[in-house]
Amino acid sequence: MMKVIYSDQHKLRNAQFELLGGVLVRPFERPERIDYILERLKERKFHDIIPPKEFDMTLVKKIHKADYLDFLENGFAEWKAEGYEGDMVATSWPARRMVDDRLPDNIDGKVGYYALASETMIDKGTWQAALVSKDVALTGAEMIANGSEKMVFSLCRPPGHHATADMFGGYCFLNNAAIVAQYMRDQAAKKVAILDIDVHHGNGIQDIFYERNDVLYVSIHGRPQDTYPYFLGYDDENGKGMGEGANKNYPIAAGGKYDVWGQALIDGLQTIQDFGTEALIISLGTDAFEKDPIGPLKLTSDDFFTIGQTIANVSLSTHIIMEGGYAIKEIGINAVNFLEGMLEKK
Ligand code: Q9C
Ligand code: ZN
Repeated sequence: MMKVIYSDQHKLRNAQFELLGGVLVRPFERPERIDYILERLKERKFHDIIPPKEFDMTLVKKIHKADYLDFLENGFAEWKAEGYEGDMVATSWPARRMVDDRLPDNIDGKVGYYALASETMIDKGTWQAALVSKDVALTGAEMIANGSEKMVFSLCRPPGHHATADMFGGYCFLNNAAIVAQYMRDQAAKKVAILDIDVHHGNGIQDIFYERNDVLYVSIHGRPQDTYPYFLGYDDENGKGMGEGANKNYPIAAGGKYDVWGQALIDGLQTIQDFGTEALIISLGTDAFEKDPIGPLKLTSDDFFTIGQTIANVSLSTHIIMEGGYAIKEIGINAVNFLEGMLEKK
């Protein structure tokens, strides 16, 4: 049975609000998501659930900028010292034709410098939870790198794929998949591929590896015309310089079902094989599900099993990392269907 890495320290992130449609709502990305996944894992006999080891910051510093990490660690205290009552949130940005490379001294300015969107608020426990989420990811990576496991599931929370080298947003702070890809490059594999099936484009992963040819990024997502993060994820973004050809996007129009989605998967897996991939990382979001409250695509719970099976057929060592998914009642079924598909080739 596949090993699962998990820590209940994810609960330390518990922001009060998310800004949606002009209203402050209970965050979609909430601790209970993980309870539903754990419940389903136990029901389906995934009993090998182990805690993470602690990793130092070496790998994190290869992916994220030092000043950004300093902001994540200390920004919330600065925000409180400024006298603000609620969680830390951005309200102003270096928008078009403004200066975007000078960090203000004021914390309200700083948060705008480091945020890529305003839906995501930072609370007291966010930094600690993000650090543990990175440990959950790296603990899984170590098992794959040293050959003791061929497939593992890192039950990460908070998610990571929107976080860039120096920006948070989309519920993400540290880019777990990118950190793991770097770890695999350093320890075990010349060519690493990340296949991102979260319904949102993983702008952070794309941006981090855009000019590199050792990490391939393949993403299937709601097209930017319809879907967050809106400003990246078009099909003509193929990588730059050395990285030309090592980025592949499959944007799908709102309402898309498995007939189109599955074609993108077949093509994406071919790209992954042609790349000479030695280690595969899956950014597993289940928010392409038909009942997801913020995702525009229409996959069924059964489709998640089929997706797992289809990926398993390429027979690569595979590290599955949890990203998004907000249809909370079905998140466990969808995530575990995917894992069960991975264990059962066609
Ligand atoms: N009307 C992840 O799935 N807001 N992040 C969307 C839709 C932000 C998603 C608003 C969505 C972030 C990891
Ligand atoms: Zn998502």
